[in-house]
Amino acid sequence: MPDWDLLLEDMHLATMVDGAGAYGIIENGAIAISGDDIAWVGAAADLPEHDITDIRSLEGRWVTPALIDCHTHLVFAGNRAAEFEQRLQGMSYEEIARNGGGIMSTVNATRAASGIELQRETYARLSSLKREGVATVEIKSGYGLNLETELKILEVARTLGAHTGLSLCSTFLGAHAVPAEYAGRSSDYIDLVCDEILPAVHEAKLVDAVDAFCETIAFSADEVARVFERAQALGIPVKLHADQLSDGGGAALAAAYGALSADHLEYTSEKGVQSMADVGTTAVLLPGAFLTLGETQLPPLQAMRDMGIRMAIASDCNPGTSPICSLRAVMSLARALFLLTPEECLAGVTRNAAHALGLEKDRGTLESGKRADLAVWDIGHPRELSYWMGLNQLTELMVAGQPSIA
Ligand code: DI6
Ligand code: FE
Repeated sequence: MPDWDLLLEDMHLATMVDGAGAYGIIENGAIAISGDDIAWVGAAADLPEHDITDIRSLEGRWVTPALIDCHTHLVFAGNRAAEFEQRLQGMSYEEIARNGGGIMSTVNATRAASGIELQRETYARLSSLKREGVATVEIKSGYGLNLETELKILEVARTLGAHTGLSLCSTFLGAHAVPAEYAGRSSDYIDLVCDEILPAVHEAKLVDAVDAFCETIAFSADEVARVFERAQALGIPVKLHADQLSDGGGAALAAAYGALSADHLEYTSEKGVQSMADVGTTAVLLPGAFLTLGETQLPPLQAMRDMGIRMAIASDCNPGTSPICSLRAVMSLARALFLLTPEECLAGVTRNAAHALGLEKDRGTLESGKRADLAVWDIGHPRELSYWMGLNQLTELMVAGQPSIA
């Protein structure tokens, strides 16, 4: 007899297994859980003989892999709502930045906040993601830009993981912006990132990946390459904010370092897409930033499909360009703005998001041996998940086989 702890029955499954037909659907399915993991999944009619007594009916609901938000800047203090008003009154992003606004205003607020204050503000955002079925969240640093505050941000991410029962992946984004004290000396700041901050946050075991912002208003390809060299010497995987506002060759640069993902990609060329395809770098699409910035240039979606690139979708939650704490809303935006199919939208926050974090062996689909991270929905079909906005049909979230408060 199999050694199972719990058997879930009376439900339909969108397993999201690649190549298993639309959504990997199994109607009238069952899932057996053993410890943290899925021990068996399939059609109820095919269940092997068992003597388990802990059986629960899910009353005809749908089960999907728990959602994964694979690109966020969730830990920051304050907000920039006042800047949004100024922008509507005609002030440009540059003028706002010159008056002490923009990324530096969030950096100043984050430097001034205590760890506890940061925790409290971030917890509210994390809870809203969790209420919608998100079990894994990637969190980037990058609003500290000095050792003390980058450490504080990454520690808050680790602590909140322990408090919320969610899986939080920490990404070091020291190369997010040039801090005011290094104005005009971006190369010196990159030295600080490579020689002091990155080694220290790595030593403190606070880093799962390293990211950088490659853009004319941020760091050059050469500067990013220096950060990536250092990350690789330390054995840390890399990812990149690439080609968001202009084609800076970011996709090819990310691919050259075997990056887990290249993110944004609005201005990426077909050649850039090809270089990602060659090494299997995942594309992370961020329609919330596209919407907030009023972008019109779409990422090269058809080239990505044609070349077999995995497309993930994420919230990019941040106070400047994507003040959005709803992955469900972002799925709908991907459908409405990027014309992704509802199936691509769901794959983008499950299977492909797991790839973007290098976690595909452990989660992202409903398969035996993967972690039992399940979202249970009161819906008639999984296509509804990128159809409704603001209607939360989640009835239950399970993380590593344990119920999590929805
Ligand atoms: N790309 C963005 O759009 C944000 N960061 C990044 O690398 C902007 C962050 C902010 O304005 O606070
Ligand atoms: Fe971002």
